[in-house]
Amino acid sequence: MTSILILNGPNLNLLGTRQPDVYGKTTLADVEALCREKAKTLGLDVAFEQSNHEGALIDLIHAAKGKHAAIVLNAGAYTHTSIALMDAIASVELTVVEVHLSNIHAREEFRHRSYIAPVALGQICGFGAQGYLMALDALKAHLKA
Ligand code: CA2
Repeated sequence: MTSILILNGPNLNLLGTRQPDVYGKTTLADVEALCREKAKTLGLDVAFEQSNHEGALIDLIHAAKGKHAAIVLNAGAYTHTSIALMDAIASVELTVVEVHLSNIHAREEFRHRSYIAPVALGQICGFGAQGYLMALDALKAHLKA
């Protein structure tokens, strides 16, 4: 079965516990459960990971090669800073869909820049946890095509 890695970056482990006005009340465990449910309906396998460490995220991206067909990536604040994550994605040549809970383009200017976007198939932002499910739909269609 086609496998998708859903990878979450720094501070996303705190989801649902703080700043509910910005990020909603859904916890990361809830997001995982929603993704697993959605994946089942699409006939996809999912692995779900989170790390607060840039190097650990890079290791997970490297390890995804040959194991997963694509990555759904919410790199958190590393989105706006990490050339290393961008290089890791480019080096594994895996399809990546960039996801953000919030609309990063409607927030502070420093969040408008994404180092992930140039190496991603596309970006989904502003739809909360629903964005992860949209990314799975998009990947299902993309991988079939
Ligand atoms: O909107 C998103 O998904 C972000 O990737 C979330 C990042 C932020 O730095 C990006 O600009 C946009 C922050 C994740 C922090 O998550 C928290 C969740 C609950 C409480 C505090 C932080």
